[in-house]
Amino acid sequence: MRNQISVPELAARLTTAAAGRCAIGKLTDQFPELDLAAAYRVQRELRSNAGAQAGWKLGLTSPAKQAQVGVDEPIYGFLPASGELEPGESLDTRTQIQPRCEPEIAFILGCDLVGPHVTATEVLAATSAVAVGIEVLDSRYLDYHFTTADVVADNTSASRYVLGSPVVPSEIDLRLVGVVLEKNGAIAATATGAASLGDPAAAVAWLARTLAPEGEGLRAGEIVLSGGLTAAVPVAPGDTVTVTIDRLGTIELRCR
Ligand code: 0L1
Ligand code: MG
Repeated sequence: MRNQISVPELAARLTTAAAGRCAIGKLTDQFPELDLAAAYRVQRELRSNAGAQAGWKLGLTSPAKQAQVGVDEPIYGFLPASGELEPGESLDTRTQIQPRCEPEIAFILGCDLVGPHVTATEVLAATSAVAVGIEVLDSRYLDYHFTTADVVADNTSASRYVLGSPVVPSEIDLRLVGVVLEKNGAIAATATGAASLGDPAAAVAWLARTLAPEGEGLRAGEIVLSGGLTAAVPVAPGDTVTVTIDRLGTIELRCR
């Protein structure tokens, strides 16, 4: 007999896993009928329970990320305001299940971006600043084993994030900036901005267009993480992760 999907119940399972720091098996094992549309409804339920929203995030926009988790299409999630770490604040890994860190280019929007035809050029015009970022992922599924629908329901593994100083993006070609991810002083991975859908601004445009049929869009003041540029590295107490992006700067995250 097939199990009926209850969006609130699936959202509650993920919330309980996060609160108890106890990973669960992927939802599609028990609910194979969980498709992408239903998964975004579960994510929306999480969003409605999450308090203030700081912005949005792209997921799985780079070949390195897609290969790491075996999912090959871009997805999106939301950033709760409570997920932001202050620069210099350490990550308390006791609040996490299986944290991983990845480099991001963050967009800080100065104007709304709404509609089905938003372009990368419009994204850049609406962006007041960009910043180097580290996203902390923490899948609520055992060993990061999931399908696209599972990871969408789980808000694309979102957990915490930290941003460097804002930089005005004029005259920076974000496709060409070099990205270096270090863990404990050793280079873990390198990339360029183009790793995210060919252009991080195009990735943000994809998000705006994808939200449009839902009657949603990107709003002035929101932060958008434009997609992990390399595979993410696992972290444990004592680790330090450093991300440097050419022309945007460096940000460091210590784990305790
Ligand atoms: O931000 C991301 O690219 C994460 C998407 C979900 C896959 C993962 O947990 O790495
Ligand atoms: Mg990410």
